[in-house]
Amino acid sequence: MTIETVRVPDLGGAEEVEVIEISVAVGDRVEVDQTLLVLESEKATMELPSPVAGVVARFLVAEGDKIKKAGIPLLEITIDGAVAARTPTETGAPATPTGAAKSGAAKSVQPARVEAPKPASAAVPAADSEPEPMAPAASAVATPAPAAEVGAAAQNPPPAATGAGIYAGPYVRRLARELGVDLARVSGSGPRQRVLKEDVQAFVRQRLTQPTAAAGGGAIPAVPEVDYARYGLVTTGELSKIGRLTAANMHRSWLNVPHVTQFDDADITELEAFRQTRKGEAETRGVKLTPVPFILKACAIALRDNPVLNRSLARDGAHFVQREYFHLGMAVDTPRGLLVPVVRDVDRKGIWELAAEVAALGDKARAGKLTTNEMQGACFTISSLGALGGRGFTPIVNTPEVGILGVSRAAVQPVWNGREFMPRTMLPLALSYDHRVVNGGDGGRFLTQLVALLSDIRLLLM
Ligand code: CAO
Repeated sequence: MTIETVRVPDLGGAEEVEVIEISVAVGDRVEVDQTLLVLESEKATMELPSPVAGVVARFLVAEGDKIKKAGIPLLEITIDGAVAARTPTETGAPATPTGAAKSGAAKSVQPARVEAPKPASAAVPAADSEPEPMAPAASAVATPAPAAEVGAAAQNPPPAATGAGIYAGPYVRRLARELGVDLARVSGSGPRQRVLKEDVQAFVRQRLTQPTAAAGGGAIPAVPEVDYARYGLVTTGELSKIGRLTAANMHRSWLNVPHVTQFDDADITELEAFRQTRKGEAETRGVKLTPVPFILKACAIALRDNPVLNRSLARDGAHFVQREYFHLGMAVDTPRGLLVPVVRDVDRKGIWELAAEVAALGDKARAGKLTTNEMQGACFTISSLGALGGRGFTPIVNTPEVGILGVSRAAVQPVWNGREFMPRTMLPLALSYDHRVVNGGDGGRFLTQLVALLSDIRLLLM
């Protein structure tokens, strides 16, 4: 009995590849050239064929692992006796490029026999943990992964997620789920009609640019292509992974959600005075006490008292999911793009605890260390541009959430108290909501309560 170790082939110039799908399981009998797993670089998707026939003995990598070096062992196959084998020993089998890979970068992925890397045990040197480029962001806002909406999803699972008989890997299924694509309607261009990432993207492109047969013609007019270079010097660049996902999520929200945005100002003069008195204690605790933890707390209370804002619309459009927890997304602007970590159970936490968590999640987001779990499960999102400036903006709802609060920079303004103008610190707030679920009255009550809570923070205790 011989053990064949299958290794990462030459990366063909790619800096990193990700294991996006493991196509066989331990104990499976595989034939020569049968796809074992699928690797993806920035430019290409590659199916890794089995160099031998045998039985899969064990995996040394898992889906999602990122690999930066050829020669890393991926899995072991037990060759039983006289079965055919392309190579008798350790192999970095040539990867088979698929989809876009056929035309471009994949050409450089070469069949290679590679030197065995040193220890096989520490299977894969993981890349810096790149946060799952998830959902959300809004015009000036963010978005948590829709996958987080377990309740709604459980009630109405998208056919694409579970469609039996559809040949697609978990990465492509996840992409389809995120984009709301029914995989059953996508033609696969990969081997054995496998649906590739490029097929899903092409499907979405086609749906967005072609007229629909719907009465009233809901087609989106295509933006004409412009030759910018005709008018001056230009350069081009590629959106980051997070940037691309944010763009897709924002587009989806913009097209699906009828938005309304309401505005109000909270008088946070007392809050600011209180905050200044706690600066010494904040320093002792090693925590920065900004307005954000107070806003989080106020939102959790307003969500509790206005539960409509804590709902999501079920896929059938006739039911809703009511959340009984209060997890709030918080948009963080990072060099990699917009990320939305989630502060859980805000209703059960005190201001100091929230302040520490806001700072920790903000730091983690900027360092690219957020886990997928830390970006899922939000009920409602807050996008604070208060530290940057600006008098107001209209955030885009991070669907399937139904509300988002945009916070702008507080400023001292003259406010008429019935007898005279008084200098008061006013905080501009903008509440955007999904008008399919939230009516103006619901939005108005929510925002009015929020303003009251921030204007008199004693109410946060009630
Ligand atoms: N008005 C006036 N000042 C404000 C303010 C507001 N609304 N909000 C915060 N500030 C002040 C803070 O008090 C702090 O000043 P002091 O140290 O003197 O108290 C300063 O601005 C910086 O705050 P911060 O940004 O470090 O911390 P924060 O708690 O306000 O925000 C976080 C935390 C994570 C939201 C923030 O670090 C961040 O990343 N903000 C960007 C969010 C973003 O990009 N949103 C939009 C998405 S982009 O499309």
